[in-house]
Amino acid sequence: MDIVLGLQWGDEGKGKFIDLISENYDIAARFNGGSNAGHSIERNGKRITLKMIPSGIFMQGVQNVIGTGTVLDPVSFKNEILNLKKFDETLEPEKNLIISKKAHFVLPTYKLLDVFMEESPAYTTIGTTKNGIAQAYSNKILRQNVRIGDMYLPDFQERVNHILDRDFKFLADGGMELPSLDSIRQEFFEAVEFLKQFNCTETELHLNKALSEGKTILAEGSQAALLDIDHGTYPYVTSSSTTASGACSGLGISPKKIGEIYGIAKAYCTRVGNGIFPTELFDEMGEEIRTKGNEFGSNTGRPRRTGWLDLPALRYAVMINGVTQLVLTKADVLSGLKSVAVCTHYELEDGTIETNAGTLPENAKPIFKWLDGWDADFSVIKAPSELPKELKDFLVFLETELEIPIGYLSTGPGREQILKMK
Ligand code: 2SA
Ligand code: MG
Repeated sequence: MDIVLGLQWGDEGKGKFIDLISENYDIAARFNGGSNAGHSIERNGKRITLKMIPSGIFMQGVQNVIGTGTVLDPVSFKNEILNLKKFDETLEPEKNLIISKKAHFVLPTYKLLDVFMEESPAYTTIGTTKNGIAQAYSNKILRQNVRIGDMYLPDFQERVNHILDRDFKFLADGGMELPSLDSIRQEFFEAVEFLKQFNCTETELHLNKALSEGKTILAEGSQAALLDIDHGTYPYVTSSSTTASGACSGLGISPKKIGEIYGIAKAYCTRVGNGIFPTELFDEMGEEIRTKGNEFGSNTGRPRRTGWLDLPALRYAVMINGVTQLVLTKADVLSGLKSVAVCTHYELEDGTIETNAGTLPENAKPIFKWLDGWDADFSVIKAPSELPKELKDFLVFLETELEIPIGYLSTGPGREQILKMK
């Protein structure tokens, strides 16, 4: 099993890379998160953002799996499948997509609770995607949730209605203006009926049998290392395990089966939502990167916070994931700058130097190294040898600092704009 992971705070360009390599695998599997993912993919010059559906869905020969570690919103899933069929009428996702019976449902009230908690002074505002992700995982951990396989059981409706009624009362007592409970109830159960046309099964057995038959699996991470519930910049994180170990727990596959671990990172940093961001830019450079890089959330459209590449954070992400090769994206966005900064280490208040950091101390002072900028028309670059010298120097610097090879370099948003570097 090979794994593709985000190494920063999401939006690194995972979708494009997975779309590129997934055709080489028998199975593409999502192991964490839910509709808070937004993996943008280009097909025949048109772009689509996949939220819940694995990026291998476009490949007829690839089977797609929504694994046990995910949380699935059936209303969002139904809309996504209908949009997918409109986007490409040849697709028959019910034929090459299976879903874990042990994945958890996102109930409609979880999204309302997400909004409520984000807006209520009683809770820390995280800056979530308002997809009810944390509420689904917290109900899972409380053992109070319903799972995909429960939809076949006679007491499913009763159990769902009990949760909806419970949450509605909590929200009403909290003074939230609520939609009609009957309408969201009806929409939910209609979407569950739609979901039943898919093969919902014990994906753990399916995946391990596939491995025993020599089939290949690409595990598709969503969000990223610094958003990991355990190892990210808590509390400003998502609610799932976004790291390589999360692929094993999320799919039910042993760590012994892991092969390549592709870490995706941008040549700069972005983050959506609140939380520490030591290299954040608040000036016109930050604005220039946001505009040139089209840094707006594919989920929520929110402008993303931008900053220089942060090596202490990236070293940490490479370490906890055991990344075997880096996929660097968006170096083209920095083209034309006279020089480019990289944070090589932090200087802490007591004067110590931090070179590998997951907690990203609040008052860490980023220390930057400035490298010569590059200027190229990336649309005509077809081989690593054609890259400008300054960018080649930049890549060598990163490989030396991170002690891992850069396996691929994305040179633009287009599906073909990616160079195999080794
Ligand atoms: P949530 O909604 O509870 O998961 O939000 C918790 C925090 O996690 C952040 N978050 C994200 N940040 C960037 N990108 C996200 N999704 C990517 C997208 C896709 C991807 O393009 O939409 O990279 O997989 C994402 N999802 C959650 C969120 O801003 C909160 O800070
Ligand atoms: Mg994205």
